[in-house]
Parts: sequence; structure tokens; C-alpha cells
Amino acid sequence: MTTNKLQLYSFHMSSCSFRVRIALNLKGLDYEYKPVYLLKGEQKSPEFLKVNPIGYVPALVDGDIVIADSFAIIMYLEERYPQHPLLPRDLEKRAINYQAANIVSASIQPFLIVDITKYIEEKVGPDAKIPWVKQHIGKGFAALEKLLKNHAGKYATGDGVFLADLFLAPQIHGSIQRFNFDMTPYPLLARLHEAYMQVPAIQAALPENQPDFPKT
Ligand SMILES: N[C@@H](CCC(=O)N[C@@H](CS)C(=O)NCC(=O)O)C(=O)O
Repeated sequence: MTTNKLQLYSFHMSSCSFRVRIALNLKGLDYEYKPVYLLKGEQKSPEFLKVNPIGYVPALVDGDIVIADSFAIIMYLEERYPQHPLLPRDLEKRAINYQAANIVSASIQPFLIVDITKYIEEKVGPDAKIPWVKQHIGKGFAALEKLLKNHAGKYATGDGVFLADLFLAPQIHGSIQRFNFDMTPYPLLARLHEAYMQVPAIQAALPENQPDFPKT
């Protein structure tokens, strides 16, 4: 049976799911939260692989439409539910949003997923994981700091919350929370982080505010 309510397959700690949760909140879209407990390997279950064959969260179900990958989901939401546009009208700023989002989603986050960090720990050594993680976050953050210098306002590309912010907020938050990452060399990103923590749509999307966040 198909339901009209949107469904989001998500894990509270997943930064990729966090991006989509922010988009849904900004657009005021109600959704059913379908938890996929990554630490128990539920993303590799036969049922979930039917939803997303690569076994990653997030995935969105909208009626008969099933979409996985946070970028694809956010662009779908943007076109299907145009309220609170996630892209500025200015073409240059729009492109900067794509660039910043892709630095996070292609050049930082993939290096931090459990399969990769486990491989580094096993093949290179147990002490290699944290330097590996910090090197990739630092490389991406240094680029973002330079890229956004001439574009930022209150948020990454002006005074509105746009696509770049949906990718930056979870990445900065997770880097600080999970890896105790020092933001001192990245003053612009540190300032954006402070601003993000005041945005209700981002607060509601934080890991600790999700139904699958552990109670104890
Ligand atoms: N490009 C994908 C990446 C998805 C992804 O890497 N998801 C992570 C959580 S942020 C995941 O499901 N990891 C499970 C695993 O590594 O087994 C997206 O943006 O949605």
C-alpha cells in the first residue's frame, strides 16, 4: 500500500540524512521517520537494499517515487515542493552552492564513512584513523573557507539558508562532535556553525532530536 506521507530512511548520526532533514524542515514537509540503524548493519539488510541498492542512507519515498542520495533527494524536493527555495536566483551564487555542497559530499564525507575508516584502521594501523579523518576534513574546510570568503553573509552564500548550508551544517557539527575537530584555523566556518545552531530547521534536524537517538 502506498501512503501520501513522505517517508525518510534516516540514521540520527548520518550527516547525509541530516542534510535532507534540514531541507524537509525548511520546506515545512511532514514526514515519517524510518530509522536504519547503521551501527547494527541494517543498511545491508535485504529489505533496505530494495530501497537503496548501494546500502546507504538517506532514502526518500514520495508515493510511488523512491530516491536515494542526499543531493538527488534535495534537488527532487526543490523541484517538487518549491516553497522556501534552496537555491538563490543569482547564477554565480547558485554555482557556489553546488560547488560547496560537492566539496562536502564528494571530497570530505566519503573519506569518513565507516567502511573506509575501518579499512584504514585494519590495513594501515589503529592509530591511522584519526589523522586520516582530520586530514580530509582539514583539506575540504580550507577550500571552503577560501571559496566562501567573498560570498558569505549570515550564512554560506548570503543571508538566506541555501543548499551549501544544508551540506555545511551537518559536516561542521559532526566534525566537532565526532572527531573533536579544532575549528580555530577556519574562522568563517566556525562563525557559520554558530549561526546554524540558531536556525530552528537545523536544530530540529540535529541527531539528538531524532526518534532513533539513544535514550540512555
Ligand atoms: N552520496 C550519498 C552518500 C550516502 C552515505 O555515505 N551515507 C552514509 C551515512 S552519511 C551511510 O549510509 N553509511 C553506511 C555505511 O557506510 O555502511 C548521499 O549523499 O546520500
